[in-house]
Amino acid sequence: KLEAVIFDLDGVITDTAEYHFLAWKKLADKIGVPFDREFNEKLKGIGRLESLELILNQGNKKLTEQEKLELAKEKNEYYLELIQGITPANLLPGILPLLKELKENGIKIALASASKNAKTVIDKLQIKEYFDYVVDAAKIKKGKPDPEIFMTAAEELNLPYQNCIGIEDAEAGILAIKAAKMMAIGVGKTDSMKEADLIVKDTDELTLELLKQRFSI
Ligand code: B16
Ligand code: MG
Repeated sequence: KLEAVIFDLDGVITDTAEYHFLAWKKLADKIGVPFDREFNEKLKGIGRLESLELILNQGNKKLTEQEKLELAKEKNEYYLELIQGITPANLLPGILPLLKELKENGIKIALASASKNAKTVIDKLQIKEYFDYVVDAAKIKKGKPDPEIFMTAAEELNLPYQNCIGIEDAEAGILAIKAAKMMAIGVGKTDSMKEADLIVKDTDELTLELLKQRFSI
């Protein structure tokens, strides 16, 4: 029985994935490391420091821990600047109606974003009231693809993992949902989400009816 839907934020609820890209791009250009959209795909759902590690490896850059922390901070400053202008108009199509539909039908809603800025973003989108639980990324020890973040959401809601659906736009996220023994819905391109139980091209295809259908199979 479907009892909860656990959402990823970046790329599912709003397109902050683009802002993460722009912020990393600015940093990569500054330190002279090649960085493009294709490489950026690898960073989706991956935490800030881990993402920086991948970028530095690709550019063969060896830095001290202190230098890394400073660069991660700098990237976050660029990112914070970019998200200042977020309004409810930045919600991806179909998300607000879906949140409303879930609420009306007594289905719990949680957020499982790797982003330490997730609370700021949902505040700006004015959707905070819909969430029964928002996982604090700072408290998660192992990032996606580890299932910890999705399992934490279900545990906090007091619901069995099998009664939850996770919605993600990134491969690491889909793997995390499946490892938590939940139903995984992917949004976006099929090739990057092979493990998903169902993939939709766009967020406006996500309805309670569709989620329930998948659940009864
Ligand atoms: P922050 P999600 C993830 O969010 C992003 O996809 C990823 O690109 C980003 O590096 C990560 O959050 C950390 O974000 O730097 O804001 O803490 O997709 O899990 O909602
Ligand atoms: Mg995402």
